Parts: sequence; structure tokens; C-alpha cells
Amino acid sequence: MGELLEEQDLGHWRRTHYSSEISPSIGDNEVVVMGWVASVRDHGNIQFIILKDMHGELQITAKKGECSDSLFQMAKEVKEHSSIGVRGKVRPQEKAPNGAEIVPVELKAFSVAKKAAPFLVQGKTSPVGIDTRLDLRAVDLRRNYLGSIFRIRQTVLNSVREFLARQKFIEVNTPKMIATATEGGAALFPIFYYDREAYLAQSPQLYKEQLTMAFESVFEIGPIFRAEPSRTNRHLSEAISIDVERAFSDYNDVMALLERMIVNIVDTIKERNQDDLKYLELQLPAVSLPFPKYTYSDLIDKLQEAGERIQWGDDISPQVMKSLQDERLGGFYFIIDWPTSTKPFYVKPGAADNGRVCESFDLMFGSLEMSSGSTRINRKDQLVERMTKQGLKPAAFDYHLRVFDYGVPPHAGFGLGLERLMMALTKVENIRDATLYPRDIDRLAP
Ligand code: AMO
Repeated sequence: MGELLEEQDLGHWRRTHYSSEISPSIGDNEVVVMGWVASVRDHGNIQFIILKDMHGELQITAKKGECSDSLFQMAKEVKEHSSIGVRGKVRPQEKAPNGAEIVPVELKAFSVAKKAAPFLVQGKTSPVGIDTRLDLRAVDLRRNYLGSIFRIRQTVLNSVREFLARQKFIEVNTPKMIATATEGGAALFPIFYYDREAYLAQSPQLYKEQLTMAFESVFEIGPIFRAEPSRTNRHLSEAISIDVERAFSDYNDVMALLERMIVNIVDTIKERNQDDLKYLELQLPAVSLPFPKYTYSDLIDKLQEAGERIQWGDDISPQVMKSLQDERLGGFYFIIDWPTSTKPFYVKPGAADNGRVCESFDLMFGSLEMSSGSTRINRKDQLVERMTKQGLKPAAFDYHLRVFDYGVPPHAGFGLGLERLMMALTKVENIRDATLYPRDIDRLAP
């Protein structure tokens, strides 16, 4: 590192413009821009620095003779990923972002990159594997590719909140340290809770159901914890779930709500993330209402016809789904009416056939499960019966069962995995890239 590149404090410097606000129309006024060095190009007597900030990129052009010798030397030494500020003037430049470049008068290096990162900010694909990137995740997240992915994620979250707010839903937050399991199949993370054992919540299920008693329509966007010992590209130990629950509704009503919510998300991304879609060269999935619905029983028949050794009552794995060569199963579709035995205790069995099939659905995208939902049991005796059948001890759920003495409304809801939805929307192949700091069996840091 050269002596000129001494690190300096922010001091009185303040940004006057973001990269996106730099244009030839600024004229003769001096600007102050700040960000990170995305790339440096050395052309002998000219140094081009591409500076990246939260809104995009701009070009700094340091020409020998046009700027001071010391500034020119600094521009020569500054490395990619360094955090810098530049005071200078704007000059029209057709080839630069926004048709303008900055002619620097003063350059401040706030924090100099000590090492070359193993990946490039501007590279759409990475030369190194995901584990190397995750070890330096905050730096990895500066890559333009991930910037676009996470801006789209922000639109998804905004659009969900706006959509549900329009329908008068109340956003809630429920405890993440809990006393009992709710989702039969998924494993729990035990924790020490003072002198007792407790668990990290697998889902806000029982709380969101209870809250329909007071607020009718509730939703939560928050973490769910699943001890998933398998290493796959679609499981996280900590994921974000968009949980929705609505009183005086059944599973058909919430399926209709869910599909409209997805269409609204896709439309909102098209409207608000045009630059990101262009950069990613991304075509969002085609969505039209209503989404196709297949009953579980029909799918089992189809799978058996396709030669799969699957029985009625088995879960349908992504591997098995891949054997169906049906183009209608490429996008979003519902699998409805699952065997009651495959679903958790709170799911309402149907009226026919002694409740063999329950009022439940999975929303799929191709072979990837996006969401599960159902009509819920709202009568205490039925709930106790289902718990007992599944080998659970009703006494352990006393805190929950007790509210059923006070008029629990008929209700239904779903949980939609945010990262899974991001995989469907953005074609991210590994779920770890749809979350900032993934947690899995091998990773607890950063
Ligand atoms: P379920 O267990 O099917 O249902 O979870 C709902 C959705 O959450 C997402 N998801 C995950 N995403 C990433 N990694 C994981 N380990 C993981 N586990 C689940 C999936 C899944 O479809 N209480 C019910 C929902 C309800 O009925 O309201 C539930 O938790 O996208």
C-alpha cells in the first residue's frame, strides 16, 4: 500500500448525490459522491474508477495533468472494494453510466481494501464456490447480481405487506421461544429457557390461529427454525415464512388469497424492478388466475402411471415430481386434499370418507414446494382427538386448548416460504443465495 492512500475519517464530508443522481444537467456545481470501488482500469495517463453506491455505479476519471499529481497517484493505488469519497465536477461522457463522469478534485480513502476479494463486484457469476462467498458474505453481497436479487426480495416483502394491508390484515409478531412442537414432521431446535427446555419456533402456527379470535385476519413475516440434517439446495435451518391466517374462511378462500398475492407480487416486481430484471436478463414466471389445482389422489395415479413406486398415503418428494412430464406442472399449481395422516394435527379432516382426506393444499412451483395451508380444526374435542391420534399429549398443549372454550372462529391459513418463493421468481439455484446469512447443518457463522 502506498503512503498516499492513508485512511481518513468522514469528517465534514457529506454526500451530495447518489450515483443515480449524477447527470450532465448538474452543470458546474461541485458534487461529493461516496461508495466502494467496483473496478479500476489503468490506462497509463488515465485512471478510471467505477464507484458503486446503493443506487448504482458512476465513473471517476482521473487524468494526469487534469488532477493533482497526488490525486492521480491515489487513483492508481486504490483497490477494488475500498470505501472512498470523491469531491469533483460532473462532465458529460457518453460512455459512462448516466452519460456523465466525475472529474475528481479531492479523493478520500475511508477504508482501504487490504486484500483482493476472491470474486468481482461486477461479475454476474462467481469464479469461486458458494462456501467461499458465504465466508465473506457482507463483501459478497456487494456483487451487483445479489444486489438485484435482494432489491427484488424487498419488493416482494413490500408488495405482500401492501396487499394484505389493503385487505385489512393486521401484522403480528409471535414468540420464537416456545414450549411445544407444532409441525409434526420437522425437527426442533431445543434451547435452555432458564431452568427448562424450550424450543425455537418451527412456525407461528398455534399463535396465528389464536389471534384470529381477536383480530380475524392476521399475518406474520418472521423466522421459522427447522433442524434439517440434510444438505440440499432448498432447505435452511432458519427461513423466513410469510404466515397468513383468516377467520370465517376455508382452504379454498385462502388459496384464492394466496394466488392473488403471488400475481400481485409478480406485477409489482415488473413495475418496480425493471433495471434489476434487465440486468439479470430475467423473465418472471407467467402467472394467470386461477392457478391449476390437482388433487393428491389424481397425482398419485399419474405418478403410478409414470412408473413411480408410490402409494396413496406417501409424501410426494421433489424427485418423484420430476418424473411427471406435464408442462402444466412447470409453473405455480396447487396440490389439494392430502391424506389426513400426512398433515399436522391442526388440519381439518374433510366431511367425506370418515375424514381420510383433509382440507389442505401445497402450493408448488415445478417440483419445489412454496407453501402449505389448510382449513383448521376449530373445535376442542376434534383437536384433542387428532393430537392423540398423532401420539401427542394434549396436556402439553393446555395453553392452546384452553382458548377453544371461548369461541374459536372457523379459520384457515397458509405459510409461504420467502426464500423458496425467491427461488421461483429469480431462478436462484441455491436457497442460500436467497437469504443474507444462511443457516444450515454446517454453517452457524457468519
Ligand atoms: P410447512 O412446514 O409446510 O407448513 O412450511 C411452510 C413453508 O415454509 C417453507 N419452509 C422452508 N423453507 C426453507 N427451508 C426449510 N427448512 C423450510 N421449511 C419450510 C416452505 C414451506 O412450504 N404451519 C404450516 C403452514 C400453515 O399451514 O399455515 C407450516 O409450517 O416454503
